[in-house]
Amino acid sequence: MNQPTQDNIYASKRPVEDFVFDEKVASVFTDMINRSVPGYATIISMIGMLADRYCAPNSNVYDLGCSLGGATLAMTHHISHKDYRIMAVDNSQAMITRFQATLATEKQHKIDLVCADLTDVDINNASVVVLNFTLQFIPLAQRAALLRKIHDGMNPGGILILSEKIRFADEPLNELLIDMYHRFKEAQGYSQLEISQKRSALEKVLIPETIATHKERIQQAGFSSCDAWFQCFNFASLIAFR
Ligand code: GEK
Repeated sequence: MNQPTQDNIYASKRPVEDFVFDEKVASVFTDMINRSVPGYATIISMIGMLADRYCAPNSNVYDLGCSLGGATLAMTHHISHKDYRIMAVDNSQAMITRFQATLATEKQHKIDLVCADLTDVDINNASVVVLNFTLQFIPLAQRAALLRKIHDGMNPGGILILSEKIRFADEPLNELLIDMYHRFKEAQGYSQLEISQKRSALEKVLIPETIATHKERIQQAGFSSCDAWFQCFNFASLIAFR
């Protein structure tokens, strides 16, 4: 298998600009996310396993903020029946174009790729909805309405998988886990300069919340129960039942 192109976007000093999912990011995204999210490969693989269990025949699966399709492809590889469609949505044309190229080689016919803002996408007849590190990029004021829309478009018995960078209400604990996360990035080969420049670029763009806030919003959207099934430092994944 080809090695993904290495992410060195923040390796040399550059002016601080807000992070965007442009062609430059899309071209190194596989390497970037694997070296930046502790447990990413595990989460992707488990999303596939969860989808196999919950994807009902004749239903839709949504991967909202699909990037290059990591979660979408894990789901299509794991779901054992053939009677479903996946809507993979991202508003970055660069991501969608690259994902499209992957699909051409995969000969996958179950996946509809949509370049759109996920807040504008209709959700219906859904048995599995995935927000894998995407909600964190949606403005805070729009998050409750988005979760309500997702809930309302899901069938009873369906699941939402929500993975997020999180923060902690207890400040010393928050600082510790951010520090441990930065050590994780160093161990992945990122320099101090790369870590600090990326952190500044994400500051206004990626807004983390506590697990308690996520659970409360999910419950207010109407989901019957919700809890974390994965956590490593300041990254977590939650499952919620419709
Ligand atoms: C994975 N889920 O590999 N509408 C649509 N897409 C959006 C929006 C929006 N409003 N805002 C951001 N995105 C993927 C990883 S990455 C996570 C998700 C990260 C998209 C954005 O273009 C990017 O592709 C993705 O959400 C977030 O499992 O980079 O930390």
